[in-house]
Amino acid sequence: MAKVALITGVTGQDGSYLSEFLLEKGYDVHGIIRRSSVDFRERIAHLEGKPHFHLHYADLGDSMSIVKVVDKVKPNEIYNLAAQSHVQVSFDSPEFTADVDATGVLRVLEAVRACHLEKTCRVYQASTSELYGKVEEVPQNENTPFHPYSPYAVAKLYGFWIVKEYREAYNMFCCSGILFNHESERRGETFVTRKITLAAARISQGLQDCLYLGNMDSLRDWGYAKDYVECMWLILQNDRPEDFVIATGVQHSVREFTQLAFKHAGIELKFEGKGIDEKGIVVKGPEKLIGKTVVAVSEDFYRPTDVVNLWGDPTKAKARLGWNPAKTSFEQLVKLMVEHDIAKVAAEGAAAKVRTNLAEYLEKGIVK
Ligand code: NAP
Ligand code: F7E
Repeated sequence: MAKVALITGVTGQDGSYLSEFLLEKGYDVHGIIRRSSVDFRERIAHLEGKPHFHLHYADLGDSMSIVKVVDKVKPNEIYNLAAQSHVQVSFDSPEFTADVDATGVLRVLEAVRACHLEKTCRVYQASTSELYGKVEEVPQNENTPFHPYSPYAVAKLYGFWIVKEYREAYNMFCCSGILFNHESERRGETFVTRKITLAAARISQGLQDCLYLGNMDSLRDWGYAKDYVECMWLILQNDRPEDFVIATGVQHSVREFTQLAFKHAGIELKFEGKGIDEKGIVVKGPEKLIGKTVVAVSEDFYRPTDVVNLWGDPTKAKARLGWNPAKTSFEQLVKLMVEHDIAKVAAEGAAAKVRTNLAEYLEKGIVK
């Protein structure tokens, strides 16, 4: 019989890739969705209607709704990916973030117990490198002390510890993947990588003048989301429940990401100035952009406390799960995101043109 997986956060970046991965493996995949006034689930639209893909309404803030879905689906594996996942937003909505990212994890674990599935259902918790926060050592591995440095990270720390607690108290197979940043062409548009690749595409096509960023010195270990969902699955196939760091082991700055993204969009940048006065100026590329400032710093994107030195050590995942952290390199990741966004922006540009033409036709009475 096919294994049954339940994914919370199925509409998100990771949820969509994990759904594809599990369907390919022959799973029956169930996902939790929230009601929205706009019923357009872009990342999973291509999966809806497939025979082994099912969606249920529930919310991580509503225990009863989770119990009902878990009881109905009786999953063999739960992947708890749902979260308010934006660090900057967690400063604006700290209470909501705590409810979903901390208490929400407890609700999922309690739902498994309430449905008496402790012995048959394994639980994966989407934990994060943000737990290392104001880092106490580099690179970070499973033994590095945590020092959360945002409301998001503090909430996720509760999630990490409650999973560990339920593993020991109730002998449940529940584990955390401590994932470092992972990006893709499906990444939310306000995370720094996607903001940069979309801006590079728009600026190269004359649709945006300047990209405003916050801390460009910040360092991250960026991987490809499609490679990382395999690891979530591997963690639940392990012979015992354990936590794993998932990372590439390679670190780059926001500035380096920006420089490379613009290069793939045909624009060479030189950076001048420091801190708030730093600017990215075009030295090679389209004639009309030469000498122009296309990247600048805005205080609006500075955080009250920022995590600036994340660098993961994936040795344990490599050795114990046989996972390959070098499948997609940093260079390949930036290239695939920029290429995707150049095509997206061009298509949107064409659509915008059609709309402009249509408006003109309507005005002239050509289209009735
Ligand atoms: P994402 O694209 O922001 O997706 C988040 C998902 O959570 C969406 O499906 C969202 O649904 C859902 N969600 C939010 N609040 C919910 C609620 N109250 N009830 C039910 N669902 C809710 O995030 P992601 O990048 O795929 O990340 C997946 C998980 O990994 C998150 O837990 C994140 O914190 C964690 N993580 C991510 C990274 C990374 O670099 N991507 C690294 C480490 C850990 P809507 O579509 O309805 O908003
Ligand atoms: O910021 C700096 C910013 O928002 C990365 C989430 O998936 O990964 C993600 O959290 C860095 C930070 O991701 C801008 O200050 C500069 O230092 O892309 P980000 P994040 O905060 O690392 C972790 C692992 C998660 O768990 C989270 O769910 O880039 N930065 N300028 C900027 N960041 C943003 N968003 N926008 C800027 O303009």
